[in-house]
Amino acid sequence: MPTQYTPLANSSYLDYDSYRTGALSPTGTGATGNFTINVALVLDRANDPTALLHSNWGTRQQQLEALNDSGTLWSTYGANQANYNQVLTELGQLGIPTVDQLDPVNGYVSSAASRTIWVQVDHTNFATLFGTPLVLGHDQAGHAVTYWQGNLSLPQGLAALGVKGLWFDTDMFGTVLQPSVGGSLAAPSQGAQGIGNSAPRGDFALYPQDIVQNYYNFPLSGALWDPSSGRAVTTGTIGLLEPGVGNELGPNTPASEFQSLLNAYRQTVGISTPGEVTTIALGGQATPGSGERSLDVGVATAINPQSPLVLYAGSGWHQHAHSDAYTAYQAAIWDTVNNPEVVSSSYRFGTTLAAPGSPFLFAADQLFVDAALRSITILTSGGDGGSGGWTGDGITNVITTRGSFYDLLVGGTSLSTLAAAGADPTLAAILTAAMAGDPATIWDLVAGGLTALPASAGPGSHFAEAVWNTYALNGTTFANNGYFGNLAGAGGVDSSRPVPSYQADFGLSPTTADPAALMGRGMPDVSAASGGNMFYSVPQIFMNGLHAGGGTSAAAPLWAALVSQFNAIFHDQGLPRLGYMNDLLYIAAAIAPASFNDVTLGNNVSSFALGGAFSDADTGTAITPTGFGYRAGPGYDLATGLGSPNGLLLARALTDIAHSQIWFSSIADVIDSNGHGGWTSGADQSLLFQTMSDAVTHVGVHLGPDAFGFFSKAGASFAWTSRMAEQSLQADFDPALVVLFDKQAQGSVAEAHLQPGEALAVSINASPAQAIQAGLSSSFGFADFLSGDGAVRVARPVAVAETADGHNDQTAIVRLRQGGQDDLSITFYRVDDLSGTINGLHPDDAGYLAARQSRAYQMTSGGSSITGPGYGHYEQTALSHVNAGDLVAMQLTNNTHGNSYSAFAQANETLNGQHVGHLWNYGLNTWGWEDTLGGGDHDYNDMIVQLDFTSAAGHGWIA
Ligand SMILES: [Ca+2]
Ligand SMILES: [Ca+2]
Ligand SMILES: [Ca+2]
Repeated sequence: MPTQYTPLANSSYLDYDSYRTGALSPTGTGATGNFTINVALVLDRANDPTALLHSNWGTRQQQLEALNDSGTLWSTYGANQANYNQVLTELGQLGIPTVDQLDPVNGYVSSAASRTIWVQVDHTNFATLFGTPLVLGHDQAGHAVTYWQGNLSLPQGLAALGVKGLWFDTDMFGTVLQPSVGGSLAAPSQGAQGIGNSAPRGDFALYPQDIVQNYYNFPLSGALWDPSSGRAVTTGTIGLLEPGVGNELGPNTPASEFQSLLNAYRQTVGISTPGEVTTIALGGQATPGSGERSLDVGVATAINPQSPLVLYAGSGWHQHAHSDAYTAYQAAIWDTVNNPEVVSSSYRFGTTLAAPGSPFLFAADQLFVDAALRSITILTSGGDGGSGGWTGDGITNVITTRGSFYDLLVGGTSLSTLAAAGADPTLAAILTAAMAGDPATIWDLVAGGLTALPASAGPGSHFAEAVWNTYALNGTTFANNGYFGNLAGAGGVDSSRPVPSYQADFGLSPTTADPAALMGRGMPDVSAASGGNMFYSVPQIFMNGLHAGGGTSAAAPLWAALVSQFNAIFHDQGLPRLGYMNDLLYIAAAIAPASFNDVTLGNNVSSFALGGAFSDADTGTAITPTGFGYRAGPGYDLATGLGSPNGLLLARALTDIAHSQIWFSSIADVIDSNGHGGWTSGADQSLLFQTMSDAVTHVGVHLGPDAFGFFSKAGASFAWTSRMAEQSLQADFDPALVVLFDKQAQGSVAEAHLQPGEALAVSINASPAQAIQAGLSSSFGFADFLSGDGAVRVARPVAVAETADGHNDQTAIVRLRQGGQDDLSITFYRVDDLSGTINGLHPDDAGYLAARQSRAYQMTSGGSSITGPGYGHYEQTALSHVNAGDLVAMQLTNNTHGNSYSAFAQANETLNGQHVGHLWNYGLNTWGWEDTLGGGDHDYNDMIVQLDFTSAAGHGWIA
């Protein structure tokens, strides 16, 4: 009986690698020559893990740990073993050999757990497996193309057994484009296409650890980084994907040579111990040298000298293997010997533009699901081809095959020191304004990570960070190899899949910046220095000497090393390892925005069509720039994601979130969704209603059947934000910046008491305001109601002590930054409920003062109050004997004027018949005080206070 075939939906040649290019299918039916290709047949999972992976991180990691410990993880989420075996049997009947049968030692992963069977097909049996032959034809431009007509099919039995995905380990197939489509000309400006990328190339290159310790505040620095200190933290294994390359240095070079060159590089950058490196290359490795490999290794080993590295060559070159990056991902994810906990790839898949619903995208997506299920954090370089993605189809392109929700995508920036800014004409205007002390300019730079007043800062201090974009136009010619080159951070929207929940919850609706305006997964998630005005001093291609390397290829291993540091800290605090953690990053950005440096400068605009009046300098290829692309801006943007890391602040936020999700899920949120787009109070609680707007606004607050309203004054231009307040709580933040931005009035703050379940709505100027990120922040003490006219933050005036691992008798770190000129002191005390009650006494009752004194926490610095560090300055102390779930309130005393203020407005003085609120919430357990009777200048920064209940845990590395 002839074999019956089941077509695979969306598996045409255009679905393979030409999503959205607008090209027509190739034509022609010529005979191909001889060929041999290895193909992955990817089975469906026995059970769908989506619900598990969409639960919050704490639930997810605990369940995965339990499944793994019981040995049932892969019988649950791998392929059905009987189906898998039957597929092997049927392949045998069809005469299709598996690669394992041809060579039991190969570079592929075939197993029921990985749901993958690698088989080999050639010109004699391609049609036996796929129901249609490969043919030789040509595309619209007349280039020869080996392709298939219509959809691929599979023998009915294989399809019925759940074979759903395909991956070809070959470069025979590729993207098809329309010839000379022209596109609309968007006349680009002459010269640099970006800003902040034009310092002389290579003048600013540093050792990787110096970049991350000086500019990204990585948590492990100094003795915690240096292996010779005896105190260096042991960080986990990092997997680096080096398909086809591994540790190869040339045909006559022994593997020991790689080890000694690695050690020599470590010596050069100041690491006295040898590196630990393993190479997995069962299918061979042939490329004699690789700048990419040397860059990955250099970045990872210099930042995390204690992390063992494993290099994955993937399928290699034996048995017709072609070392597609897909095979290296599989090798790393399924390495149950070395078990890398973090895996970084700077290689793109051979297939970059697979269509939604295609078996190719299915295969790619399920790789990242495997990684998430194995609790591996996978990081991928966002790509270096700007918004066009090297593809001359006129529109914006991102690599769909790497767009998985479970992949952490890393984009590119150009980081400028003060010295680099001086050498970059595109930054001249910003530098001049900053040196002259222009507050607006400096305010934006602080949001980008600046911590010192430029006029008095050293030449190596952080100045600015922009989108990495070194494209430049001279007449009608683009320098280097133009938009085909690796010169700008990729970024944009993968419309082949929906918006991930972590981006939707953040309030994003990423939309392509081309006429199609399609929504999808925004990329990148995060970013880091990739070139322009900052390069990495890393080994050259043969691992000897030094070279100034860059690209998002450097940013990905940088972030991998950071996640590995986070894992070490998580382990030290008794937390599970991070694994898939994209959602935690978006929560951190929502509740502790200073966890990221916000990149607001530059663009990655570099989309183009083939043909036209422009060309690149090297090849002369004619192109037409179409002007589509993405610009950086405040907050998340499609050129740099959430921004570059402030590693220490991000570590604190992530550990806090993790302990909260695992140990304190039963603590009532500030507000809960009512299921119909509205909100209810999560508890019996007092709440602050603080208005943030640059204009006078009327705020309406609707509580159950009641309502109240108030007019809020306009906030000043540099009224402190959560980001600014949190940044000021870094010990090295320049007091001059605190003074420069002091006395900037906030809008008005009101206070109200709510019952649990009571409806809550907020309007601004009579328009309903939406609590867009409330799902992320409401477990952490606040929720912002936003409208076009401003925002109202609803926040608790007390902290819930969500201690590490839910332990009692803990130490809580207190961080203080004083933005007031008077002599101030502060005390912390325990209350019985979220309205500040103590033994039935309310904050405005007689006798409360004495009750409060009896509940005061002892400071580790002595006594029950702490005196402020003085105007502009920073101080850190701690509370002792804090128990899990303690409700911590505070009071401020102005010793200069002899006044005390309560966190609860009803206990404070009145002005025009209203009690004066003296407290302002600045995000995760962070508040600011107004120190003057009647509200003074309303700047609420006279004492910035942060309570940190988790960072003293373990060795206290991030305290
Ligand atoms: Ca931004
Ligand atoms: Ca003040
Ligand atoms: Ca002040």
